[in-house]
Amino acid sequence: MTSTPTTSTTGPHPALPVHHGDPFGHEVLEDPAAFHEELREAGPVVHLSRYDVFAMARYAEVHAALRDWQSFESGAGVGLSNFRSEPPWRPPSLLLESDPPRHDAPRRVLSGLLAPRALRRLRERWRAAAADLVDDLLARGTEFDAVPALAEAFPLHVFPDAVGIPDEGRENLLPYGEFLFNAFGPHNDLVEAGAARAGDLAAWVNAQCRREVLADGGFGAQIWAAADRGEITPDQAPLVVRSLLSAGVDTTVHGLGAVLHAVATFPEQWRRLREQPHLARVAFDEAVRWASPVQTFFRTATTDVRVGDAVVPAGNKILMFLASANRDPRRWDDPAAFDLSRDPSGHVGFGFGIHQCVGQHVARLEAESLLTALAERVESIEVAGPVVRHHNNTMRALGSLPLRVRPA
Ligand code: OVV
Repeated sequence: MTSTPTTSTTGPHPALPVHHGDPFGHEVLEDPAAFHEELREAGPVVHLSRYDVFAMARYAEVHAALRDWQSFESGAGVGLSNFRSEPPWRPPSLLLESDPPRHDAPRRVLSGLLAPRALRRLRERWRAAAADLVDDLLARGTEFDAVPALAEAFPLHVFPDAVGIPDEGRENLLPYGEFLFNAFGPHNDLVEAGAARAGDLAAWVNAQCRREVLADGGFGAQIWAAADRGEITPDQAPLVVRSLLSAGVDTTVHGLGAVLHAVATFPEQWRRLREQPHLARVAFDEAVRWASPVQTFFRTATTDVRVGDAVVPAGNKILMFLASANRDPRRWDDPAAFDLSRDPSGHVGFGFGIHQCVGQHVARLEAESLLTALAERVESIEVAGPVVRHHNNTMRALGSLPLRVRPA
């Protein structure tokens, strides 16, 4: 167990509670619930002595800080590393790791491309792709590992095509995301294990962002078309494409893994979803709240920021526990329950404010397509073996989800 929080009156930040645990240690990554509760109970802002950073884990403070981009900047990086004092491992993202005004033009371009109305042309195709995937899977049997068979297979089938990258090398997408999301944490064993491949993976991803390799009509080509119209500059275009390839694959894989895990663990909710298939989107958002595929991101204080009775001094990193906020009993009734009768729409699993996930409608469309195909074909779903976690410094992920289904 992690050490219990202690209140310090003599440390560098008098009046602030201190936690000595490691949010990126394997014990917490395996099951972060107890650690999150300790942080929430310790106070609205807690000092994490291990990394000399601050933390917020209650819904109200996380939500308020995510809104306040003026006090809590992203341009110094949203990982532990501070870009003002350490060189970033890759050129910073124009969306994630930037602030207004630089952030705004790239954001506007992507918001337009990924808006619900812009995705309507994908809906029929993605529904058909999900139906084929589930039909093929059920034809092979009723027991399978849902991580490779569904959670990975579906996004990898539809999303790279939608961006317009070639087939060759797509096996690099998940390992690239895996390293990128580990790299937001400390330089621990998880980062160390991926470091040898990181350069090659990044080079491959960067090569897919060039105009010549992107298929007509895809999101990538549309980003370059926005550059032709002067909405972003030509040197920004490849980095905006890179954001799609960075943030659009692993996140949806783990989001789909979460919703499959949830419906297999709460069978009455699966029954409900089958009776009311329009609940597919609610089910996905509730799973994003319940599991928080993206667990944490940092911000950096731009000035001495007062939070309650405490002050976060300028230049310091603050770790925002999205996952903990999404299960804060101050905000949610019975937060550990996956429940389709609640309104999960205030969750911060996609973040909040100006950086809130620009791809969330893409993720919802993928989830809706897959859940609908399953609901039409599968009467019941149960966990059929050990559920194995996959540890990542930022993402809550499954390594294996053995399921047994009864076809309808
Ligand atoms: C939300 C997110 C995660 C990872 C990478 C990026 C964004 C990006 O913009 O590169």
